[in-house]
Amino acid sequence: MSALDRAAVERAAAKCAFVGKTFELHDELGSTNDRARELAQAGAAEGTLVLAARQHFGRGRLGRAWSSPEGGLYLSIVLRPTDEILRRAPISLLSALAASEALDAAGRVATRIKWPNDVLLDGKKIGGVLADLFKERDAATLILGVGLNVDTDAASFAPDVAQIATSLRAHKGAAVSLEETLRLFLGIFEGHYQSVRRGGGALILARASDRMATLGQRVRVRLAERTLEGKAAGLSATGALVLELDGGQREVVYAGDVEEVRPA
Ligand code: BT5
Repeated sequence: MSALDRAAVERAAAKCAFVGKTFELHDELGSTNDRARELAQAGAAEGTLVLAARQHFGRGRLGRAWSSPEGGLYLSIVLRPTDEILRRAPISLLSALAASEALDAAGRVATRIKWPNDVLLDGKKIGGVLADLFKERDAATLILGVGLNVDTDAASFAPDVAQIATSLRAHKGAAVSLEETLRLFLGIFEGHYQSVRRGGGALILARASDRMATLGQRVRVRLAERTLEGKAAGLSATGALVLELDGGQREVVYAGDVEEVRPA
């Protein structure tokens, strides 16, 4: 299995304007998001990148764990978005889109996005995004964490994850380059982020919507205090999920866990 070295990360970020210009590469870390947060608090520039070959306490959303064996890409990027950017497109959806596009190009596959932050292949999870937002002295810092199962041996996932996860390597039955996948992700992500900055959020949302696995399907959405069921009708102008409930009324969901409801 080919691990990344510093020269590979430099090559992968060479064409980027600000993402990955400064980076840390660790053999192992607790969580790249936690390390990136420390760097951000110490004043790290926007685009600072933290990578680890393995994580011991990789984090998902809502306190869940991210299985992080060797062969995956585990990275975090320090972002300092303006309120304007945060309003225009949810960065987790934009990042899931970039992750989906990068995996497709790296592995010649056709991944789908599961709103708001999952990337799926063959109905299994191949990538996830964790956006930690902090407000400090009126300025926002967003630590964007991305986990992609690239060259991961399926046998090395945590046991509870093995059934629901896949990797490019597992799907193709062949090794896949981490450097190439990283290069694709950083370039595509930076392009989408810049385009939202310039006001092109609608195009990004349209592209995300084209790849959404659940649009038009009946879904159940678990929110913090209640569960909704209805048809996933589309995305709002800011990337929220629009649900059509059984009574015909529409409900806009900003964050939650979506599962497809199959007809009995
Ligand atoms: C996510 O959470 O999908 C966000 C994952 C973000 C991970 C990156 S890695 C770099 C950075 N540093 C961190 O510490 N985290 C970020 P969520 O939607 O809550 O999904 C978590 C669920 O996905 C778990 O409960 C498992 O069911 C499943 N899962 C865990 N590890 C997985 C893996 N490697 N591949 C696929 N599914 C996994």
